Amino acid sequence: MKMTFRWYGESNDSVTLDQIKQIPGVEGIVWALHNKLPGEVWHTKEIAEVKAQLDKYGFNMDVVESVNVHDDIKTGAKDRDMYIENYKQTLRNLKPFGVKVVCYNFMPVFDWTRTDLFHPVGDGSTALYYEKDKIIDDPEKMADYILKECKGYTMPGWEPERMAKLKELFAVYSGVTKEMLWDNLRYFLEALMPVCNELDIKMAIHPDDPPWDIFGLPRLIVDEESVERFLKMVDDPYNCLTLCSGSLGANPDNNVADIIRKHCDRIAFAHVRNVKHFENGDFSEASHRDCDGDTGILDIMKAYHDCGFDGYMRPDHGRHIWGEKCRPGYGLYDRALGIMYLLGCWDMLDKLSAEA
Ligand SMILES: [Mn+2]
Repeated sequence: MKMTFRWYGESNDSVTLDQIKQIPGVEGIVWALHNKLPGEVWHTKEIAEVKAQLDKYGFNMDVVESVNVHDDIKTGAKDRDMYIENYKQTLRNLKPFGVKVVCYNFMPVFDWTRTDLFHPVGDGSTALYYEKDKIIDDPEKMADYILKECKGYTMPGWEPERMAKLKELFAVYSGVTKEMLWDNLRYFLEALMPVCNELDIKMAIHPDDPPWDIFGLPRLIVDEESVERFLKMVDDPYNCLTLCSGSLGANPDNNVADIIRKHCDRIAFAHVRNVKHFENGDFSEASHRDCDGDTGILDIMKAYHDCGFDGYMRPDHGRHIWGEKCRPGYGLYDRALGIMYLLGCWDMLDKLSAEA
């Protein structure tokens, strides 16, 4: 297992590379060109700038999160082939920098959705929270609410410029059924796989978050059955998963450790995050410690270890602790604590298996 840490880039993140360097065990930075719009080609010169920043600290840049997929690809619009060619070109441009895994998602309109970004946990810290009753069926009202509650921060996919075009976006997706979305995903991946094989770059889809349909929009990667369908649909070793325990774990029926044991060979990138469920269907993000949530972090780490997982891992969202001002879910402190917990589990599992 190779431990990584997500970083939003210089002058775009409250966390510095200098700070990340002091967290034990971090080998690589999960990065992206965050100024790029979906569909744009990432140019060599721009990638080289990030490479120079990471080189100073000896971090690899093996994992990109994310190269976002243009809506025309998701909806199967007439320009999709052009955007797929752009995507291929981005992959070709990433190759010389050692990139091995590209994370992406195929969620329509919105990325992950929460109703409260700074919900009190009860110990003075706050965390991302999903309150079912606050999900308003009218997505425009929901967007207004989210933008007001977010204290100037935005969730990915909820950028104000994008929200301004919400009506248009919903119109574009209105005729796209779940089966059409599956077909469009297959079309995209079948086009990319020859290039991925040639370049030795794995495409790693992130599950939908939360893992159920919202605002009448279909969501694809939500449980074990859909993960299996996805992997069989394009049965290629370069068609892989970013297995996010927090996203899948938001549904109490999902057993994340089981999914890992079944599909470990196709997991390129592991997001480890803990979620606490409430009986009414609400959920809160929690510390990475097993007993603070219901995701089964110990079972998950054991499953990866038993399978000999040698892919990339990162702690996922953290809480906001010690008064840190940071991007929601992406502060330094709680994610650093998360890494120490995950590495603590891993080191002990290594020791026990060496002694066995
Ligand atoms: Mn995740």
